[in-house]
Formats: sequence, structure tokens, C-alpha cells
Amino acid sequence: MSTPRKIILDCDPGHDDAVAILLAHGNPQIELLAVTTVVGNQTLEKVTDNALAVGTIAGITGVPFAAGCARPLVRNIETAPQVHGDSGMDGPAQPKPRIELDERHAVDLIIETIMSHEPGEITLVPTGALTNIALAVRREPRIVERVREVVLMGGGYHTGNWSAVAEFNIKIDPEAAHIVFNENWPVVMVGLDLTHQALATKDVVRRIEQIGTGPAKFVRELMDFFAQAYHDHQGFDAPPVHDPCAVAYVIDPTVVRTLRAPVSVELRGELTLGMTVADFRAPASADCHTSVAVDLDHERFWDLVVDALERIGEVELTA
Ligand code: PIR
Ligand code: CA
Repeated sequence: MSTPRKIILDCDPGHDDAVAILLAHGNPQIELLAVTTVVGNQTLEKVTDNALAVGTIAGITGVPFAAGCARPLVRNIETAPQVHGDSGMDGPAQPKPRIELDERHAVDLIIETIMSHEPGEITLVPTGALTNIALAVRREPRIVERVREVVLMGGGYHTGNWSAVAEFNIKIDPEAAHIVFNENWPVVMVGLDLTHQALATKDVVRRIEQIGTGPAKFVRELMDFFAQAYHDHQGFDAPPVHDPCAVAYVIDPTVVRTLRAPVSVELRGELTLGMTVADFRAPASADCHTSVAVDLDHERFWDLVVDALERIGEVELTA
């Protein structure tokens, strides 16, 4: 086994962000250095509470959790209660958090963590809007050459979910996305083209249920709510569990097939604001630093999630 990949997970939990946290914590190929939060699926306060709750359920200790930006760089706040409920993570009961929030701002924590590690050591995994990452790179541009790669859930080259052509994480802060895609670090866009293949089918939910632990029950209840919301609002038979796909790519890039292509974020379109435009017309040039996720190995992806939950096992919640 190779040495674990060190990641910072920047998220907005979020049902699927919660699964991403659990996968990152439970998989031995990942070393979770920090969990940071950003406004998105719900307000910053709510998604931060949710992150602490997930960390508690997963039994995470010794990892800083820090809150970041409470609004996008330019646009007004837009949340997604239709899909994630009033709390941002409706469904399961939430435990009293046993993790204390770090006092640092997420942007400072991200910069400090990257700058105190060797170049090439840290992978950024954003699964929400890119506000914190954009601010971090403006505040400390030297993080660009130190970060190994940015593996983000967001965008899509053929499909949208927050408009016909734009995905939520990009659409709610397109200027931040523009900054992140245009810095010269490797960016892997794990977008809707890929994550709509990560469906929590009945079989998948049954496998998770059979694990029989508290954390598995929590995921099962998350999936029940998410399934209903995705059915009612988007007509899906099973919900796509977006965010853990980015973590899965870091764990094992052979689970996700990618293509190199330049990606630009639409900032002015009347119908296309927040669209991630990938250019496949010619083979990508040697200096192309972006790639897009295309195909998911559904079976091996869910194997990773189930394996992580099995490794997490039972977590004692009463002190
Ligand atoms: C999911 C999200 C937002 C809106 C919908 N309709 C579905 C959240 C997920 O947490 C994921 O990170 C991303 N944004 C998918 O668009
Ligand atoms: Ca998310």
C-alpha cells in the first residue's frame, strides 16, 4: 500500500458531503488534515454544525474543523433547501457535537496547512462552492505550486442541476470557480457527468444497511431523505451521491476515468451563468492543467464507501 494522500476537505454538508467526510475518514489511503466549511447547501452556520455532527458520528478526533466564508465573493447567498432540507442535512437525528470548532478562519487554516507541508503533499478536495479556495489562493498565491492537485466536485460539461447548463457549486459562486480553474495547478473537475452515475440504488442502500453500525444507519437515513428529495424535485429513481466521488478519485484514480480538456467558467451568460465549458475539439495541449471526470466504476465506488463504513465500525456517542 502506498503512503496515504493528505487532503483538506472543504465542504457544505449536505447529505453527500457527509458521505464524503465518512469515506475520507474511513479509507486508509486518505489522511484527513482538515475539514473546512463554506456557505452553500445551507447557511455557513448550519453547514458548519452539520460538519461537526458528521465528525462526531464518524468518531473523528484530532482533525481541525474550521468555518469559512458566509457568502459568495460577488453574488447573493443561494442555498438548496429543496434538496437538503431546512437544516441542510435533514433526515437523521443529529448528535450533540463532541468536536469543538477551530478558532481559525477556514481560509487561514487552508493556507497554514498547505504552507507547513512539503510541496506536492496536499490535495485539496472542495465539495461545495469554491469561495474559500479562491480567497486562499488570492491571499497566498504560493499555495498554487505547493498543492498536489485540486479534485473538486462541481460543474459538468453536458449537464446542469441549478440551471439547464450550470451545476450548483459553480453557479452559486462562479467568480470563485473562475479563479480556481484559472490558477496553474492541476484541477480535476468531478462534475455531474460523473456524479450522476454514483446513484444510491436500492441495492446500494441495502448493502449499507447490512453493515448494521451507527454510522451506517446514519448514512442510510441520509440516503432516504436524499432519495425522496431527488425523486420529488428532479425525477430521479435513485439519488446521485456527488461528493464522495471526488474523494474516491483521490483514493484510486482508476475508479474514475478522466479526460484532459481546458475548462472555462461562464460569468456573463444570460442563460449560461456558471456553466463549465470544456473544450474537447482537439487533443489537450501539453500545458493544459485541467481534466474532467467522465466514467465511474459504480461497483468499485460503492465498495469503497461500504469498506470505509465497515472500517469506521461502531462509534460510541455517549461520553
Ligand atoms: C446537490 C447539491 C446542490 C443542489 C442539488 N440539487 C443537489 C450539492 C451537493 O452537496 C454537491 O456538492 C453539489 N451541490 C451538486 O450539485
Ligand atoms: Ca456539497
